[in-house]
Amino acid sequence: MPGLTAPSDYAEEPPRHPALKINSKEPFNAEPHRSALVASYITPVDFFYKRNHGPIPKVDDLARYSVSITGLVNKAIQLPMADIWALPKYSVTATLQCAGNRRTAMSKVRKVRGVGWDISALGNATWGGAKLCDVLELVGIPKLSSVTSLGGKHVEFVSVDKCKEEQGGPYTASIPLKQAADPDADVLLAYEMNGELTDILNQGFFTQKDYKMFPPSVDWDNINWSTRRPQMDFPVQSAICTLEDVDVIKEGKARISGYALSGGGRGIERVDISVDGGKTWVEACRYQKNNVPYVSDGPESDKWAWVLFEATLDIPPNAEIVAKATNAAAVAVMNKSDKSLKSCRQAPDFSYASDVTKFHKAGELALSKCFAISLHAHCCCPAEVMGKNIWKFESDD
Ligand SMILES: Nc1nc2c(c(=O)[nH]1)N[C@H]1C(S)=C(S)[C@@H](COP(=O)(O)O)O[C@H]1N2
Ligand SMILES: [Mo]
Repeated sequence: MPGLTAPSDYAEEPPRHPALKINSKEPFNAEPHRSALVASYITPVDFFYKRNHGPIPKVDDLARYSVSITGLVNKAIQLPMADIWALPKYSVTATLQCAGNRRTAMSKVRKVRGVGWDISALGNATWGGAKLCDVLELVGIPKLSSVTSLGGKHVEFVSVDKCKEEQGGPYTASIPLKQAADPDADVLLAYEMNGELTDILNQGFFTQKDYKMFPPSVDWDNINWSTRRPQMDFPVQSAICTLEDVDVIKEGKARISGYALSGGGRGIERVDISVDGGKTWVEACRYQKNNVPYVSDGPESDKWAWVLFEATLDIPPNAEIVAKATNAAAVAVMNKSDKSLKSCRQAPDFSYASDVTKFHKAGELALSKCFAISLHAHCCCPAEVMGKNIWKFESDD
């Protein structure tokens, strides 16, 4: 790729914020502390998790840089930055999450491969760029296409970095053309992150041997990758960020805050907090932008972004603090009793996940979906794992 080079070693890595928790040095993988995550709705670039598979590519000369668009298209082109800048610019606030988010907790239940992550392998940024559907039109692919005239059904993004997993080849990821060519899917060829120029040029992940979910009977010895479709989205989940996994504090008031994510562009309908392990619940307040009340699926809300939540509650002796997020699709079946939760389990599209250990049985189906995205291809964990994000508060006496 002209103007962009891929170093073979880590001598020229960019500076990173010292507060990041490093999970692997080379390649550099790091996440912010969970409390830093909820300090702002928009995650500052410095605090955005860093996830790499090799040394960071270097932009030597943006003026010479161009994206080549080839494959099953009638007219392959080289698209210089100037032409990308000339397309209409869109801003989309979206939360990106690594498929490995929360993997450390999973590994406690059953060992999974890959870099370990706490709950902060995600961040929310405002991405600026051209819509991918506008770019695709330049190579003769009309909007809303799901197949090109030559039979192409996916858009693959190919970088230049040298990745171990690819035997020194570049990182690649792809998404279905149907999504890429849909203006409402808001897929960007992004060149700005929070108003700063970035070299991140793709959104969306897909590989043949990663990001897939398998039932518990599948192991590394009998895995057949081609039988599954890759995970392209995530189900509803929540995490409390103002507390560590097991905190012991005094009784009294405590502020409980965290993030909830719905997936699929849906809103978060409710976040409930329990201080007694799920017996009783109090609704937390939800928010995104300052001075704009958050309305699930409302026109003012950022549909691809996380929703932060907050509640200040009285902490009783031996409290067990639990957060539960409900998205718009599941709202009717969220109410408490084990019985109703069990019946939700039968619903194929039931999408529910929470930090509730108690409910893991009821939420099993959807919870396993969560693990799948977090497992980087290998879902063999019991549902309890998601229940890791639970806090026990004990009194002093
Ligand atoms: N070129 C390239 N793109 C990549 C990757 C990579 O290693 N190289 N990692 C992917 C993964 S696994 C994630 S989670 C995100 C991480 O982006 P971030 O480091 O900006 O958070 O980028 C994706 N795109
Ligand atoms: Mo990732």
